[in-house]
Amino acid sequence: MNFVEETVSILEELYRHGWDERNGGNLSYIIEEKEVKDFLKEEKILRTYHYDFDMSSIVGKYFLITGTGKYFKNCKRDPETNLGLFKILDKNTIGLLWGLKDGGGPTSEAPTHLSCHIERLKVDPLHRLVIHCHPTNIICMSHVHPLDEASWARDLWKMQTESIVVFPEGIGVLPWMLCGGIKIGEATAKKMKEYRAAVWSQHGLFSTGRNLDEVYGLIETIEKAAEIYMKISGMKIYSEISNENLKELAEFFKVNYKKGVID
Ligand code: 2HA
Ligand code: ZN
Repeated sequence: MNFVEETVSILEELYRHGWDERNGGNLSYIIEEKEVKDFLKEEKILRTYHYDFDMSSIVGKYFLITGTGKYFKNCKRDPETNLGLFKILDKNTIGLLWGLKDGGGPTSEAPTHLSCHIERLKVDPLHRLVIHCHPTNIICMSHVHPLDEASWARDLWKMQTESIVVFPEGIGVLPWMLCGGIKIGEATAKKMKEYRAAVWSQHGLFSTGRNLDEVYGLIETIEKAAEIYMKISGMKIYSEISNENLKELAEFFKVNYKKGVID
């Protein structure tokens, strides 16, 4: 499978879960130069887009990005209309090399995606992927749970054994903000210095990582913990994962968990 085929199969999974209704959600994926060379006969810039923030640290990189207004549901059937392959041409410009063949542009969240890539690459040179989606139970939880990050980490870790192993750093949490702009982009990118995933309250999740399986797995695990939280909150609890149990897990799986949450 090439990178487009791999990507559309994950977009389809996200859609099937009900996490990307209508045009909800977007993805951006760093593609290696060799993969681009195998995919394109020649490198020709079809259109350019300008952003008012500094992309100098990613100039020359290639990104597969979902299109604005496009539905994840349709990506497998028609990738060339719904996705675009871009190159970062200079610190404020990206150029389309392939796709979006109906004349469409990149997702409205592209500034947030690219800002997140810039921050994650500083923390992890192997970072490649950002997925934004609308997982139902994360959105539910942002309505009924206090927004402080320590209690999100603690409550999600305590819902199931896997949580602290999969996201030991916890999770970033932003209050409701206007989406599609630079401000939410800056706030999300700031969270990415510390976390691979950040909740957008009453909206969804931004998640990042090294490859499609890792990021999809991170979304699934966080959403599963939120689902359990929503199913049991308000009920009488007879048995739970204690702080000591969480520490045992962290020690056994050798994960460096966020301090100040359970100590
Ligand atoms: O692309 O999900 O946040 C639609 C959205 C915007
Ligand atoms: Zn969204």
